[in-house]
Amino acid sequence: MNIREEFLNNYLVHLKGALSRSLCEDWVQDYFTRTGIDESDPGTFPQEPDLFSERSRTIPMREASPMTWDAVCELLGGEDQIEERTLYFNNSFNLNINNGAHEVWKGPSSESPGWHKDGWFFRHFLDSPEQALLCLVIWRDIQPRSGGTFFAPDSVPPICRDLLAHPEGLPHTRGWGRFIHECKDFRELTAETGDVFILHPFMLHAPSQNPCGRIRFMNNKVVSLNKPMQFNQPDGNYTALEASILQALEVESLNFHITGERKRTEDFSCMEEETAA
Ligand SMILES: O=C(O)CCC(=O)C(=O)O
Repeated sequence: MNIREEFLNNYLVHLKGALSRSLCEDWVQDYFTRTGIDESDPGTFPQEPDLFSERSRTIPMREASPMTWDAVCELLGGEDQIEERTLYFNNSFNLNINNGAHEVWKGPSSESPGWHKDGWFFRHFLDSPEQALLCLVIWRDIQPRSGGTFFAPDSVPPICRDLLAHPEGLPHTRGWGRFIHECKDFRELTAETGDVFILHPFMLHAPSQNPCGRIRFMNNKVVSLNKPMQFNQPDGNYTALEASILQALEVESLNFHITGERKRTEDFSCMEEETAA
């Protein structure tokens, strides 16, 4: 199965060994050195159950992971379509230190807390360019019950329907987690060092508990388009992302026009002024 077919079948692509183990281990060890954390001594771990580590390193995606680069370009219609600032990996790790470690383990379900769709920096439309893919970069092995992100592939169609019904746009505070009750396919991410999961940008996901005693090293990288998606191409030549949305809505094409104003923060920071819908 090629990347496009995999994305259309599953609304995600699992790239195995997309980054070299040596690069991942070097960056993780650098985190321990900078912070003085001893991974064999949980007494030295940060007090917060989860946090973002400080960013001190950046590397072009093309250089760090040609496999991810090729997949992202394939799904979005080529390098020219992609916002250049979003084509880098960095070491602002999304750390799950020991979230919910002392509570009874609960696997992914509609009752799991924290289901959401990403994109706190813009107003959301069906064709929004800002969050075109959600890449989860895995810097260390993640075994079951070790903080792997929960995700629900069948959340994509209900989210597409909600966005279609709101051409005026929706705030990032929409509360898309409500659509988890229309889902049946709940998964826990497990992966090996250097894997990359490319998730559909509309996929609901949530943090999980991490009782394993090891810090979970992941980061969540946004990839943006330069221009809004187009669902009414005269030649029917859709990118995999556009095709996935048409597929989720069970239509061949769509005459979609926004009726509200596009808004975003230029630096990807959280939009403050939006109110919940
Ligand atoms: O930490 C996690 O596993 C969840 C991450 C997440 O929800 C996000 O980055 O949007």
